[in-house]
Amino acid sequence: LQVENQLRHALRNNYLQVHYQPKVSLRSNKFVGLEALVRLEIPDVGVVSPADFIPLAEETGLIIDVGERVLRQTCRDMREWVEAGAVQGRVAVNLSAKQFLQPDLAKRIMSILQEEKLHPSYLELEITEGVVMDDPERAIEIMTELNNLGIHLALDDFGTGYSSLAYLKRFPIQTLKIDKAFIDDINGAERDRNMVASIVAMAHNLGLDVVAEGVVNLEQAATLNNLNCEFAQGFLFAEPLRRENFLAHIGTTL
Ligand code: G
Ligand code: G
Ligand code: MN
Ligand code: NA
Repeated sequence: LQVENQLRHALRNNYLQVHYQPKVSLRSNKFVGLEALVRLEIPDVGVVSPADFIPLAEETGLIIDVGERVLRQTCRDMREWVEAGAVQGRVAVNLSAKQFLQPDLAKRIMSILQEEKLHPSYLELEITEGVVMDDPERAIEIMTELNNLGIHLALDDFGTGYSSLAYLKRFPIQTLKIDKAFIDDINGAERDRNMVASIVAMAHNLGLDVVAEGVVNLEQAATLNNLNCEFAQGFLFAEPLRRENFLAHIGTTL
């Protein structure tokens, strides 16, 4: 209850901050997109990770409010950057289960895009296997509706949930994000490397882009590039950055 009150207090006082992590092409070494990651910045307390408040926000229903604020701020920042010619590609926003299953999700997202004057083609939504596998048939309907609006979809944390390949081939998604757990020991463990090679090949055969998550060193980046995994995120390139630091970072280090 204490954490719930803290979360309500944080929402009332607008302590939510959206940070952005660049996505890069391992082939060209160029910045190609970004992911929005929310944080709570509470004065005198510090930065609280979403891992510590998203589950509670889900339980209490506060996630709907959190999610709308994150999406609105992200669209606002992205629009400014796109207009300034400062960013390319799409901005990815994570959706949790309750958000994804809101009956009027597509309508709500479209109003935010319209109010913030961002074209849907700049937006990508990340959903995890857990979110879609709960009711895959319904998930396919929702994903199709979002796709028809021009919004791209990515399956996040791929490989860690229980995904069914039979559904994977039916999901109207554009991108697979390979979980960090497969990347960590990609150079030390042949089995991990083979697993990633197979995921990349399968994704490409399904016409999907592949993003490796949690890339922390050049050896991992080189191996992934050799395995034909074109895109990556991770501390090697940048950690999630405050919006004030994001442009400076992509301008100076890529
Ligand atoms: O960036 P970080 O490692 O702190 O994120 C921890 C977890 O919180 C990740 O699983 C990430 O997907 C999730 N997360 C980050 N931002 C958001 C958000 O805006 N909405 C939702 N639903 N989850 C988020
Ligand atoms: O579940 P999702 O993939 O959306 O969450 C991404 C999480 O991973 C975020 O919490 C983000 O801060 C974190 N992250 C991003 N890059 C790295 C990395 O290179 N190493 C580690 N340990 N975490 C990372
Ligand atoms: Mn994600
Ligand atoms: Na992930």
